[in-house]
Amino acid sequence: MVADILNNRKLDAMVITDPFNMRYVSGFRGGEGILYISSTQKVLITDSRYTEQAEKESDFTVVEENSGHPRNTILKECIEKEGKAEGFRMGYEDQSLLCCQFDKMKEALAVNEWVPVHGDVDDLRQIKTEEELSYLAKAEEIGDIAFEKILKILKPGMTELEVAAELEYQMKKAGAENFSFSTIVASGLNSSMPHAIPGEKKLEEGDFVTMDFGCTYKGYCSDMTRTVVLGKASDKQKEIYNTVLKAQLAALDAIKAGVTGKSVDKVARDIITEAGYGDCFGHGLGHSVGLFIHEEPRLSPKGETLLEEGMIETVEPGIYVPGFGGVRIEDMVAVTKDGCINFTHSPKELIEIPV
Ligand SMILES: [Mn+2]
Repeated sequence: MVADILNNRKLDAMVITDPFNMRYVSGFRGGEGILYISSTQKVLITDSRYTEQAEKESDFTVVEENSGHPRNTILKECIEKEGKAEGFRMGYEDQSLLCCQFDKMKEALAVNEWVPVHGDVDDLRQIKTEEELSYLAKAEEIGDIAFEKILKILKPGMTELEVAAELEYQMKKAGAENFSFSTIVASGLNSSMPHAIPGEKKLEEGDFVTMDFGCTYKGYCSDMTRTVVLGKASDKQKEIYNTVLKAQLAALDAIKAGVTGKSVDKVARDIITEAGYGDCFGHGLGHSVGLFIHEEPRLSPKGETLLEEGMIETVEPGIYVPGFGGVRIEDMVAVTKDGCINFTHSPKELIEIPV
């Protein structure tokens, strides 16, 4: 609750500027504007493109900002209504408020103390409600549908961009509102770059093809990765693939409420290191997902946070060998008391696409 943040940080009011936090707190999906919240006022300031939408989506008092009644004048009026002559403490989101906006607010508003709230509002989003979990599961299901379709379409000669376009088309056809991030398709030597940008490269027989994609459903993101081989896999491809798979399955087994993110990361990392590929797994094992694609807490060597029931995590170990190629396998799961519920149902045994 935002009220807890106001209390804990002894704030008279706070402004929320992160678009995902705005949505989470107010219901407004437009992403443009600012929220002002105190114990007596809940105000959503946005411009005429969004005022009608904001009134429909949010129970906040919507105030239109325009050149005659600019944002900082409206905020000034909100502060005046609090009737506090001095010592006004205002919280702000230092992780999202632009410096240029902050400078103008500091100049315009009678605030005595500006208090950065860091990730306090983001933290409210860590534990998902049943409703949020159902949207996340649905978004991931759409990814599964797109993957099933792409397996029938993949063939040598297609460019990475065409594969990405097909995945996105299939997700939209299956009900996706949007994409969680730019779809990654990396084939052959490109697959050793974890976040390669799909390009004009044509798929060739013998390529690893890594596809990392996701969509949004009712604002909630999905995220999954599968790597397949076009044609028959070589022994080395099988060795790398099966090492990543072993690490991924072991990490999935290790997830449950009460363990740290770093302990889960270690399970996967140890397996990859023992196989001799420790230097080829540079990124963390996973991240949380919600309205935004990369949320806290993370599964990484630095992940001190204890996992809790209702948190979402991706589990995505990888091995990337420059000059050879790479593999990543990623599922998205919900943490439970004794384990996790895997929202990703696509097969994970190495798939060799007939050519
Ligand atoms: Mn991911």
